[in-house]
Amino acid sequence: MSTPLESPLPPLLRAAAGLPGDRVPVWFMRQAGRSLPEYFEVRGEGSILQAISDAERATEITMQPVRRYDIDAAILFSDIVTPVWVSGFGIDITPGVGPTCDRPFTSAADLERLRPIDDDDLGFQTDTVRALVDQLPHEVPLIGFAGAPYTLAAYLVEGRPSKDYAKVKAMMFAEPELWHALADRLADYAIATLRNQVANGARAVQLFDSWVGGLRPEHYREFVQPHSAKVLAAMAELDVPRFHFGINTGELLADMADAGAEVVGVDWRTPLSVARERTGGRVGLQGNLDPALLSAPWEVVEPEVRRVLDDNGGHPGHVFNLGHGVTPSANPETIARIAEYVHTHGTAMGDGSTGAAG
Ligand code: 1CP
Repeated sequence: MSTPLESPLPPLLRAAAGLPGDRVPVWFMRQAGRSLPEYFEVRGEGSILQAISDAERATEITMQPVRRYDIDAAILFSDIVTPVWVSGFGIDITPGVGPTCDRPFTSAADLERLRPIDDDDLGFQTDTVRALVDQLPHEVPLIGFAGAPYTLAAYLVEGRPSKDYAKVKAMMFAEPELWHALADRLADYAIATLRNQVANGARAVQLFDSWVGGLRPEHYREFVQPHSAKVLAAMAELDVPRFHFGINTGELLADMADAGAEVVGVDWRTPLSVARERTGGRVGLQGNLDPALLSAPWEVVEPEVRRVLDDNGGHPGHVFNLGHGVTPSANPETIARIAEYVHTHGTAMGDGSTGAAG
């Protein structure tokens, strides 16, 4: 990586700091992986955790979208369950299903299965991050990430992907002490993971709380926000921008902003102008194209990309992204065109205009 002292801040880091720049940064959640034919050449059989824990393969998979698209960030190829996996709790990612536990978390006795983790448990991640930082150009920062306590707990308590999160919510309401003990351990997992990533060269972090949108704001504030805030506060001293994301979080955006991130992710349901009002302009926003559009014809996609940019109204604190991850059926050529369009037509001059910026 070339890092001349006087080189300008990369567009992603400028936008995260709310600074105007000559290009709206763009990256795509889940930009690596199942939408790319080159991914299947290296993925291998079995659990995705095998590929994640093989530094050479994880590095290659992370780099694939960076080579293919003109994007402003790389995101470490890993999964939110990686720290739970290395702890030996007993979680795997079952192909075609997602995270599964043979013995889900049900009682205080299970806390003992969640031993603290440290850098020694994350050797493959250290190697992957270092290899990536060596390869990535200065303008393309590596984003590290972790799962937020609520979304991780959902997998541990439900034992598999869920539609209603009934078990994890029941634990939260009926056994608040147990819930807080679990969430606190998972916050420590996120902190250990993110510290390892940043210590080795990640230049931004994203805390994924994908499923938190199923909670009422009052419950979010009581049961979830303190734990996510603990993770984000632990990152404050590391001097990297913190992104915080969930889906279906229109009602939670202000509370998520209060958890302590510089940038809050917005899914496709809430226009960026509304999200900015709800967060009082105190955070940057990331989003928020509907990922379903990635398999639609360009004539349909273009006005929607335009609309996202117009909704943002030229505000400098905008990182263009999807409202959730790239779907397996996405057309990579559409992704490439979106990145190009955002760079050509987006403006982050801070003057509220929406004309082409170059
Ligand atoms: O850019 C990238 O592709 C990075 C890779 C990445 C990320 C950011 C993977 C690899 N997982 C994640 C994060 C992740 N994992 C989240 C947060 C982001 C989001 O909301 O999409 C969540 C909720 C998970 C849990 C998970 N892992 C699921 C979802 C299941 C559910 O509840 O519906 C699934 C299907 C996985 C498996 C997985 N992780 C990653 C990949 C490429 C896959 C697909 C399976 C495979 O190829 O075997």
